[in-house]
Amino acid sequence: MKTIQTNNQQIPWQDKPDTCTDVVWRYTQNPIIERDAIPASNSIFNSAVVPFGDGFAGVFRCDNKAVQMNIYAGFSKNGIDWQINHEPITMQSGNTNMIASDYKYDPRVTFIEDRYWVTWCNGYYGPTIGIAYTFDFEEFFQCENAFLPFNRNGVLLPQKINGKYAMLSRPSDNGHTPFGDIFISYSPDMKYWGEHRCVMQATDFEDSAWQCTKIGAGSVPFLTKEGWLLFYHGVITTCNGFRYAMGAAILDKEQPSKVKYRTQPYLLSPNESYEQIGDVPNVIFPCATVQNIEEDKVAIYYGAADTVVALAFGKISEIIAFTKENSM
Ligand code: BMA
Repeated sequence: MKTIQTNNQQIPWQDKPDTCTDVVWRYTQNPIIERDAIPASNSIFNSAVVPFGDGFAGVFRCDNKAVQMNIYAGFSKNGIDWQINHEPITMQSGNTNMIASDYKYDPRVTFIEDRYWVTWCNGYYGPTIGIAYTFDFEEFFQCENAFLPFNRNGVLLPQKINGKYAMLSRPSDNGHTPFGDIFISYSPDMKYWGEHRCVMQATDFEDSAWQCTKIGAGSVPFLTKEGWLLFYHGVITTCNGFRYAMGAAILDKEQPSKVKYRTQPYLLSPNESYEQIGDVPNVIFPCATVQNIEEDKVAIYYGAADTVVALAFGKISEIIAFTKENSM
């Protein structure tokens, strides 16, 4: 089955509470996916969701009770209540027979032209960016890794730029990486990647401390009047370790290596108990959005405390206005 992804569809939504003065607000029934949503899971978080058929499909990071990281397909009618497969995705050969993988985590899903592309952090002598495609979320075809190890947070743009596929990523190390900037790379064929350019860097502590240790692309960017709207994570190193919050950036439509605006304040930081308490405390990790451009609405999916999946909402025009007014 081939399905075309449309922009103007029903998405999960809840109006902003009267008491909320922020530009992005949380779903009151968070988390939407509990850590034990499938029998095998220790935790389900940092997962990707897209419109599919008359509902939604997704690729979910489930760590099992041996704490092995893998990705699982799932389906939903409303984008909130999910049926996640009990077995991980098995890959067939795509544009290569080299589909080795020690582990898979932090997936993103991008619809481009005629199929859904999955990118994830693939274990191949350390973390790098794995790529696969699917038409139906039943069969998946794994392609060549995009980059040399070590790399994380590979996020494809949903349209080609000047005839080439474009991917954001975050070169890293083999550990918990105390640094990190967002780069963009291009490919004519989803196999060979080059023309690597720096998009944006972690900030100076004095300028915007929540994003001063490292940053990484989060959700698949979508096109607005101002350019590509990207939700990303920023990290600060505190005396108790890393703390992950979410910001927004607007990238130039034709030249997405150019950042037009970027939030100095965060949009969402770990304030709720399910964001502060879990296997890794104080993590908000956006991986996907679904949006209705006509109705000016976006729903943001994020992993919370490396344990559960949660949902937040915003008006696209208000997020753009906030990002422009509070840009650095
Ligand atoms: C990163 C990845 C993410 C995780 C984050 C916070 O390095 O492992 O999956 O959410 O750390 O622990």
